[in-house]
Amino acid sequence: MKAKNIFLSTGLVLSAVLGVSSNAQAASFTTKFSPNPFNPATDSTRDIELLSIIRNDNKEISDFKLVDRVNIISNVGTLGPASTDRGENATNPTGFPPTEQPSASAIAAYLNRDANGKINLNNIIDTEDGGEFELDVFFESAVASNNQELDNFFFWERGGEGNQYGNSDIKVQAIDAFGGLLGPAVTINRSLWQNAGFQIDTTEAGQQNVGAWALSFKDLGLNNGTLVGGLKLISETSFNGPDFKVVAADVFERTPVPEPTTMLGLGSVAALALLRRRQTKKTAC
Ligand SMILES: [Ca+2]
Ligand SMILES: [Ca+2]
Ligand SMILES: [Ca+2]
Ligand SMILES: [Ca+2]
Repeated sequence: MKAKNIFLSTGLVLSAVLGVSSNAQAASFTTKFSPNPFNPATDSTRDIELLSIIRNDNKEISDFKLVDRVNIISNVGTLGPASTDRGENATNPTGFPPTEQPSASAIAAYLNRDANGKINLNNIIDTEDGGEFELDVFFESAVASNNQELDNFFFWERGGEGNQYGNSDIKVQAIDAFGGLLGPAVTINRSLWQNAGFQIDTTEAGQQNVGAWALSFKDLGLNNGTLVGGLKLISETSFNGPDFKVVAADVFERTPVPEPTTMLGLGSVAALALLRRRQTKKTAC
């Protein structure tokens, strides 16, 4: 066996091992919330506190980065395309009752915490059907990742009954702290939303299902090491007025260091030993 072939076979074993740990796909996630159990008839109008999410690698995350600043690029129309809304009997953010014509501060507040300091999934941005907006939303601090496959940005969208969870699209593009574009715009299509496990009944709409979907750095065309200040969120007239909530989380994954013997089969270890012997021999010549 030539040295080149030994390296090739070792490489194959390595990639096979590494392949096992890179199966996680950007996708949906599990929402953990209170109250639990959830009674749609009554709880859909009340406070629904986000406790944690189970990410696409099964890791539970409760340390979120929330939106704390919004720049309204456009939000035009008489009905206030993107408005602030809450459950009929839910707590809203301090000083911000629901309104059809929200300020940038009001939009930021509905994506942050309610008056009780909770991340309230029944405080949302409601968009009229056919409503257009372009909002730059910025997180409390930059969002980072060292694994592009794992999800950083977690969205919920309200709409639908029965087996429909979410009924609108939303376009998303990563931006830096100044609103500069970092990657291509991607659209979370209405067909992607997965059951978030609860319903909401807000001041502007009746009781409807909520869907969940998450985006990774890979989805947003970003490299590891990029610092994401926020997201540009866009609704076009054909998007059916997204009614959303979004939070972010960092991905800092410790790279596992496998034991050489478990990682390379015994055969490869023998091959490496052979290679070492050959190299030693060559040096001796
Ligand atoms: Ca509205
Ligand atoms: Ca919707
Ligand atoms: Ca209602
Ligand atoms: Ca809507």
